[in-house]
Amino acid sequence: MGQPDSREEEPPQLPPGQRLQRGWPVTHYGPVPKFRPERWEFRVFGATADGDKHCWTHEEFTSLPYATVVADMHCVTKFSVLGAEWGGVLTRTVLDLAPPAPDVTHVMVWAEYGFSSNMPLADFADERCLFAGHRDGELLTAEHGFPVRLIVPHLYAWKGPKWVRGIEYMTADRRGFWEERGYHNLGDPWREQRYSYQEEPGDGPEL
Ligand SMILES: Nc1nc2c(c(=O)[nH]1)N[C@H]1C(S)=C(S)[C@@H](COP(=O)(O)O)O[C@H]1N2
Ligand SMILES: [Mo]
Repeated sequence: MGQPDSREEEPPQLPPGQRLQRGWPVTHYGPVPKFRPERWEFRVFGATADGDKHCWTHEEFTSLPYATVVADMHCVTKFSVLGAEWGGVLTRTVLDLAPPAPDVTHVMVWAEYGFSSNMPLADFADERCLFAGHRDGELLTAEHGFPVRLIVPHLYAWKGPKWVRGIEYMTADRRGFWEERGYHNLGDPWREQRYSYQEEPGDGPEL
């Protein structure tokens, strides 16, 4: 007789309206970019504290301090993948090494092909937020975001771009790719902030 699966007995806590997804589906808009290490750089730009851009090559970025975070992934299309261990560079590390100017309120995370996602600086700076290159000890595959994807455990998964190429510090909010196309500006799964029509005054810039 096999051991009973404890996950079956005690269903893990899911945000409202989400269902548990086994395995790990691939979900994104557009093609999977080809990684070219010699052309890749991670850029920090916009309202930096010193007014300069900061750039890391792939080699430099992957030699930044490595951390792991266990986090769930909640897709706005209602499936959740639970309990992965993500490994990479904490957003806190990036904020320390290339700090924002004092009046920065929001961050735009930029990925290949112009994909982007915006969030308040406080969400980006969350201690569990990281630029992951690994999942469960293994390098990410191309379709899951190699070499770098952002993980924001407390927001819907579209707030975490795959194939990240940099961040922009902003002194006012601006909508990213999905936030301009019908998804909620804030995207908190526990408050079920799925669509922009649910936004309340102050939740985001006018559409
Ligand atoms: N660059 C990019 N990143 C993206 C997306 C995208 O369309 N483009 N989709 C997001 C959405 S909606 C989800 S649910 C997750 C899916 O990640 P996965 O394919 O590794 O499961 O990636 C997010 N990151
Ligand atoms: Mo998603």
